[in-house]
Amino acid sequence: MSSPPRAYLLTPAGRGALATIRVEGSRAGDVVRMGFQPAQARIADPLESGRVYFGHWPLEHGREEVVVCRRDRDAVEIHCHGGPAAARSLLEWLSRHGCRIASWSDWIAARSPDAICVEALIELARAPTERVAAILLDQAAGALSREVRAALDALGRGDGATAMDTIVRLVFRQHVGLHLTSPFRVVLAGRPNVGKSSLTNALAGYERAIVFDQPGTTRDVVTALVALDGWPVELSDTAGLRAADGGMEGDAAGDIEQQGIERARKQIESADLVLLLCDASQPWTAADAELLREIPDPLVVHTKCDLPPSPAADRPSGIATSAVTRQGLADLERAIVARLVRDAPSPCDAVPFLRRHVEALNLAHRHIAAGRIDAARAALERIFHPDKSP
Ligand SMILES: Nc1nc2c(ncn2[C@@H]2O[C@H](COP(=O)(O)OP(=O)(O)OP(=O)(O)O)[C@@H](O)[C@H]2O)c(=O)[nH]1
Ligand SMILES: [Mg+2]
Repeated sequence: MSSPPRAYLLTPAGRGALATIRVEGSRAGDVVRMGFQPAQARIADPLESGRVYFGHWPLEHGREEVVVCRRDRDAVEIHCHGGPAAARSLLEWLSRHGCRIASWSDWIAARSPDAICVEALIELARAPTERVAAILLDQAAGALSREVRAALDALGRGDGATAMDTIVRLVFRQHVGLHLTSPFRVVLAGRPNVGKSSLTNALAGYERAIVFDQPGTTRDVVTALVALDGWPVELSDTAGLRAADGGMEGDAAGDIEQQGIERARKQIESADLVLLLCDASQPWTAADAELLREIPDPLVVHTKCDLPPSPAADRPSGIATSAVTRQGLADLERAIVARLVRDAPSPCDAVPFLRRHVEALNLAHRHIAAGRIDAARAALERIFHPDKSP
């Protein structure tokens, strides 16, 4: 007996103009014929291959308008209204008529050569920028799989050195790869009132954070997702950093500000890059110098460069910006990208983009270094078959 047809909802959850359901299996056409009523009554076969038919599908809530198209012998696509209710009712109907309902990721998995390609296609659906999508598309087309196989082949020939080279090259690319699936995190830090929120807004292109002329305005961490040269970056605007006794008197507002400062410090610790903002229209202070010492490897940004500068011999070099005139913002964006992305992949380069890829590569590296070639091969094989127990 043939297996039951499978029905996949291929379009994402939420509202859209259309939803697409794909029915697959040797009995796909039979099931669709049971429900679909073509608008033109005299059609001999409403599922002639490659043609598109408009009609109705009687469902519990009423007749749903649909477009049906046979894609090949064992696959039919049904397009209905894009709201979740229409697709759900149609899937329920298909389930009642013998179809097995599966997800779009199952559909991808059924036609991809290995787990890496499946994962790349799933992440591709969430890609926030074209640049990210292009790199993921390369991985979906097999770039990472090819390199991992090359390392496996080298191990098969007893050539540990070549395998090691390949693995090291791949692991290095994690710095970019892991940020294809979660953004780089850039924190804007500095003393109160230096213009952190204003610069956040200027980089984001909209009024994300409150700007005010009194120090101590920002308390919580305010984030904004931006794309810099196609790289996804989460900006975190933070509370101005000052000593515990430097803020408002020991009242509730002062306590809240202190909590904000603690949050700012946590953000700084875990950031991919910290921008240390200093007000170029004000003297360079001991507090600025203290922050420069304290924050590891910050990118120094001088703010408010549209105002008359306050000369200071000991002011460190940095990027001059103005949130008002937008002077220096393009330079700042370039400098941020240069610090975050040290080696952008070329087209078709292999890039590990999930933590599990990197962990498996690191494990294989350790095994090769210790002469455990079989264990190294098993670690690499598991990249293709993550469900297999070690
Ligand atoms: N002229 C000029 N004024 C600016 C610029 N950036 C910020 N300001 C002003 O500086 C003041 C403080 O700006 P904010 O962006 O709120 O500063 P902040 O660092 O976020 O302040 P806190 O949240 O209190 O730490 C506001 O009055 C802004 O209008 C700039 O580039 N040029
Ligand atoms: Mg602020």
